[in-house]
Amino acid sequence: MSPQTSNKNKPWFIETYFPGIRRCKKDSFRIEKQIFKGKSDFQDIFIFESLGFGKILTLDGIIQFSQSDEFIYHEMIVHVPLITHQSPKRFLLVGGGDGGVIREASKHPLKEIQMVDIDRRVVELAQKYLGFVSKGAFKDKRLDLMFEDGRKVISRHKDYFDVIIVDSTDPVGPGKVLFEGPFYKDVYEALGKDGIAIFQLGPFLDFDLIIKPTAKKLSKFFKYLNPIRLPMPSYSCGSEYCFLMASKTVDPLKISQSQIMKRLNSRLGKKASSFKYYTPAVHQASLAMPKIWQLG
Ligand code: AG3
Repeated sequence: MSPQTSNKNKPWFIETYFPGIRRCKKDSFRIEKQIFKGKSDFQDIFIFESLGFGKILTLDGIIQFSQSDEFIYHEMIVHVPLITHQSPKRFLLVGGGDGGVIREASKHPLKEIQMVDIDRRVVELAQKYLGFVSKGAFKDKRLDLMFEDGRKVISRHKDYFDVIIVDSTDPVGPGKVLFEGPFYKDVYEALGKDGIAIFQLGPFLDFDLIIKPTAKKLSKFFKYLNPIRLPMPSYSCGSEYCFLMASKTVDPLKISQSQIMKRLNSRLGKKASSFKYYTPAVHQASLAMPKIWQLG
């Protein structure tokens, strides 16, 4: 992982442009070793050992995570909504074939963990080459893993899930439909009365282009919408990265740090000591928005 290693002749991985956006900047990583390169029925999959960031997974040329920062992404997308909910029991993950979300969610006393990913190949390859992400979570007895279009699973459920996490790729290619109004309506209807959903979204650099319009679409259904801030050094952010949390009845800003701590202790006990990033203070801080990123 040392960035100091001599690397003069090593090739570069250059992240594909996010179509229409950020044409001004390219992020590149030295490829220390190619681990897997191929195509599934849905997308190009590339796994490599990088210099400085450890192993990296890319789908259709877009970085999904690196070994050095995946824990930030996965802890934040899971624990913020699950701790915000009063008593989450039924849980659904859309996407997230690498297993990082399942790894974190399985630390909670959930009754049902459903997961749907369109691409079986990502799940297989991640378990084979990136075992540090799922850490055996695919063996959890509560897990019901489906390989199909996430929209279908969502539309089969009404008033059912407590928390839904949408761990998609960027709003291009097969994941584009997961950023559209009809999908958001189905997510709202699949959630129970106090349901909470969280969507991976994009860098705050794209606030006007992605974050604000998405919040507008979601605000037709959900009472509370909160962007969540986190750093993702391996993404071509140029600034902090944003998840959007959508809640039916609970105002996430009204939960105190001591309440967060109480929930962590009573629900997760010792399992919370595995966290590397998430704490009650980080939870609260991730909800605090600079003036320019407030949804208004
Ligand atoms: N899914 C979000 C990937 C989007 C990153 N975008 C980018 N690099 N332009 C990550 C999956 C983690 N389980």
